[in-house]
Amino acid sequence: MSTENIVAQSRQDDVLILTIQNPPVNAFSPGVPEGLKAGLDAAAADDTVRAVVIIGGGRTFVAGADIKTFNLPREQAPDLRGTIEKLDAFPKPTVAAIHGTALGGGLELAMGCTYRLATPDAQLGLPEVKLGVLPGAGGTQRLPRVVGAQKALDMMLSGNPIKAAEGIEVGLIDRLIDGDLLSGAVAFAREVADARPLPRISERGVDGATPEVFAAARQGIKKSHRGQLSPELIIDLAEMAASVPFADGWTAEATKFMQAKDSPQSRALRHVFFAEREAAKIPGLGKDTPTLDIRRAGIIGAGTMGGGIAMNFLNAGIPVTIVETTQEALDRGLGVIRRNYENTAKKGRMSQDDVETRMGLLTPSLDMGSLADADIIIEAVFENMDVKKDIFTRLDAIAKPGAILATNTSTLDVNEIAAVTRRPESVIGLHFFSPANVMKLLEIVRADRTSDTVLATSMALARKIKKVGVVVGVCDGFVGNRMVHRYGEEARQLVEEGARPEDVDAAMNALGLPMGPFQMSDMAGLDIGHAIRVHRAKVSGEPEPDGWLDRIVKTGRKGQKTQGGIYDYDESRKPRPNADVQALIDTYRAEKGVTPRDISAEELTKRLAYTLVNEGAQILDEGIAARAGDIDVIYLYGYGFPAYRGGPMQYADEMGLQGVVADLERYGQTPAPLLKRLADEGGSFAGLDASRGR
Ligand code: 3H9
Repeated sequence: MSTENIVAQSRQDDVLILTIQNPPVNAFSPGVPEGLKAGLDAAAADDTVRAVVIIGGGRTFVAGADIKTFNLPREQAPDLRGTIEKLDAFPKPTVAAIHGTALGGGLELAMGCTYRLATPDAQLGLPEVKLGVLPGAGGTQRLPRVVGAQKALDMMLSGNPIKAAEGIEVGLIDRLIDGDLLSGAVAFAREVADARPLPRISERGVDGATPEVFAAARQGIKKSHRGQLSPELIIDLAEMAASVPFADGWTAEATKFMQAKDSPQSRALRHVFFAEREAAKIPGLGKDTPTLDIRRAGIIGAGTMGGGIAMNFLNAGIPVTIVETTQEALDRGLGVIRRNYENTAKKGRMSQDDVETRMGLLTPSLDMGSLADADIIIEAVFENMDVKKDIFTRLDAIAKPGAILATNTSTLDVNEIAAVTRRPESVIGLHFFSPANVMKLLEIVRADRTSDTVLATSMALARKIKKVGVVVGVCDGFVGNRMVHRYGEEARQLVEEGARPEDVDAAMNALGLPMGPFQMSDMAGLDIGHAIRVHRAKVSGEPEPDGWLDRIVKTGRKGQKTQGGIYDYDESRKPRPNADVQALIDTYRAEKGVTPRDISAEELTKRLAYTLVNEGAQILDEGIAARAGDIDVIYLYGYGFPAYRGGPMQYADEMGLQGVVADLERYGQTPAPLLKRLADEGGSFAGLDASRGR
């Protein structure tokens, strides 16, 4: 679209209408400010225009500044602030007519107008904090003046939108328009056409701006936004809104916005915004790929995994038949699901009726034959190839034609499983993460012969059950667990060389991960990792593993479930180092002839994080992940990597790939060929994704 058409001018007698037409979300891209300013100039010059209505064309009002322009030099960035300044000084009433979402710069634009109207389903918010920035076009100065200090802080620090009805309550919206928005807005504009003086938000004061409110907000972000820059800046600016003239707050806001925008945290969060949306697109799979209707699901296995998976479907209103081999296992599984729901109800996050509705959608069964009418069947039994092959052979005979046959394996070869059926095109891996009713990540494992329809349906299903689906290829551990396996090895190696487990974990906590590698293994159960190592050793004909961690497992310390593993735990599950464990590690080192050395926090962090990056690069090179961004999304949603670091691959980009390679070599690791090549070329993972059009 040419820039002249981005803001269309039209007249209804004495009202000039400016319609922003910048699909899909009317972001404030180049052309929008020029169009709005030209419209305002036209309205100012024409005595027959008594008021101006600003409205969004298409599905929404303005969803904010155009995030894609954040990397442009300042002079080239669309002039949102200048547009709002012009609105604030405009001599005639201006009316923002909001439908869909008025977010970020969109709400700031609306607050620059004299009045705001909204459809009942509209949403209003300042989500900038989620991008590591702050409302930079007057939002920090105007929102507190409209809704008071507390509410403004809540909205700006959470980034969550409010509904139009609440907008009315807090004074952000002047009137709800139930019928046609444009006619309602034009009628309203005529009502207020002669109102003078014009009510300007910039001339108001801030309600409820007590020192306690700001102190509490500062205290709150220590927990909710640990280590992040933009929330602090937001609070500083909200406090300025209450204490200095508008013009000073407005100027300070521009400086702090640039400071936040140019920070690594904001670059990382913006990367996440786009990576999440890219992950939903599968290279080579058209938007019009047909999908299947999933009306009924079957799940095999009512253990922790099967039960958690079932809950996702029940929550989305999809009936589930769950199959077990014994009545006892079935009763136990159903009991756990019910208890989970009842606990949620006790916390007031669900009604007892909701609990019963969901349980009512669940059919327990001891007969695999009862899955004959399921549109998707997910196998969630323990990791054993023979057992899985047997199940898939039976499913092949039972399932209706076209039904999706999915395995929740976290390591096994999905091609091998598919090969036992006569319909490998219907077989796919759906790797849920534990607890499956909570964790957002779903690795969607595309086997060699998985059909496009099955793949597209699985992506659509992920959205429906509120998961973040990422397509991966077949290999041992797929993306997430393959990387975490190497990371665990490196963590154990660091302890062998001299680090204490608590120092290793602290290094990752400092990077923003809620759990370091050892805290994570204690939670998952040390026996699980040990069993995997034993299995691998057996398969490759190596001797039984006897590392320090294997020895801990053999003392009976298996992690949180036995009250102790690498650490001891109290009732609040706080880890504390254990002297026996330390002694065991000392003995182990002595046996190996290792003289422990002090390892700096920097070395710990780099060796652990770069191990992830190095394996990630190899995974990318093998085509197991389509994009570096996909790997990042997996790490954010499956492993608690902090979004403000953007995921391991973005973190590596931020650190500079040449430095990453040099460090890996310094620490005795061999950089993956792709990583080395990118570093040599002065490239980045983001650049690689972009060059592949992904
Ligand atoms: C800001 O305003 C700063 C100011 O305070 C100060 C400035 C000086 N820019 O999410 P969807 C694209 S910061 C560019 O799939 P939905 C998106 O990438 C901004 N592009 O749709 C996608 O592209 P594609 C504050 C954007 O219906 C397509 O639009 N605002 C932007 O599920 C559809 O998006 C925000 O943070 C943008 N601002 O959800 C709002 N927004 O099709 C961010 C979207 O190529 N946006 N795109 O993949 C959202 O939260 C959601 O997109 C929204 C729609 C709720 C609007």
